[in-house]
Amino acid sequence: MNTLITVAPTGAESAKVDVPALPVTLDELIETAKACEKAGAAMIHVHIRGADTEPTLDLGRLNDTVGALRAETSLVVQLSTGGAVTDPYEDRIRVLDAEPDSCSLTCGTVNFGEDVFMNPWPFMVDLYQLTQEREVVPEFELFDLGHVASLNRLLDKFGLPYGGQIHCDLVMGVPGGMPGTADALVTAVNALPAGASWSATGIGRTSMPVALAALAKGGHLRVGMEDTLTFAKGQPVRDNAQLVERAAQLAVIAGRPAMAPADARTLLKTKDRR
Ligand code: KMH
Ligand code: ZN
Repeated sequence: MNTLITVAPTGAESAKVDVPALPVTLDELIETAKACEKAGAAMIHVHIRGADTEPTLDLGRLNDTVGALRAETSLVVQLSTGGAVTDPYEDRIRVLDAEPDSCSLTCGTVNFGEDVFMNPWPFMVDLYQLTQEREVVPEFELFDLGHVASLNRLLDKFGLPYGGQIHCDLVMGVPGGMPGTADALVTAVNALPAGASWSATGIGRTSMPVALAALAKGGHLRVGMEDTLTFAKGQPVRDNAQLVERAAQLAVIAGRPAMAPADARTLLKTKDRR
């Protein structure tokens, strides 16, 4: 199977003042999305910012963002329900009102640098059941091996996601989560539910080892400035497209070139909302 490349262009952690290339306005996001689609991305994982450039889960802005991405690109639109570590659960749940194709769903609480990214079981369950009701395909974000166990428990108790495809993303190398190593990746992948598709992303300097291990193990890739701000030692990332271009080159070398957005929709079994 060809490689699904997801771009995570913004995140909630970096400040525009520190990282001028970070897309924070809707215009910047759309420009980034178009460039990344051209470079080989098929899905976009979206965090948005307010007029003050700070992270927000404002529903009006989320609606505008989903609409603009659908109008200007063919990318599968995945909204983050993780938001920022300070976002309340009710705001994170309300993200589904913007009717994305997909949304992230993190399968457990994790230390997150100096902070804690809270995802207690009852929140996971509420969010999961809402994805089923609203026909949104969840991407299960797995920061730790325990999250894989929680995913299996979630599926045992509440059944398959909308569409029937279990799709996961291993988020590796977060200070507090599983390390971004080939060994950790293989262990996590071997614990995934049967038939699951998965991508992997390595934070910071773990980005390359994780990408190479993911390709070697038959997985997909997530890249972007949410996760990585340094292209190579001492070299800041130029923009998101630069990271997607490199991922697409690696995918070609691995013999599984980047898949088109239409193929990503088939793989993930998203509902056609366009
Ligand atoms: N910003 C992190 C606290 C997600 O998008 O679902 C959570 C995160 C995961 O980025
Ligand atoms: Zn995110």
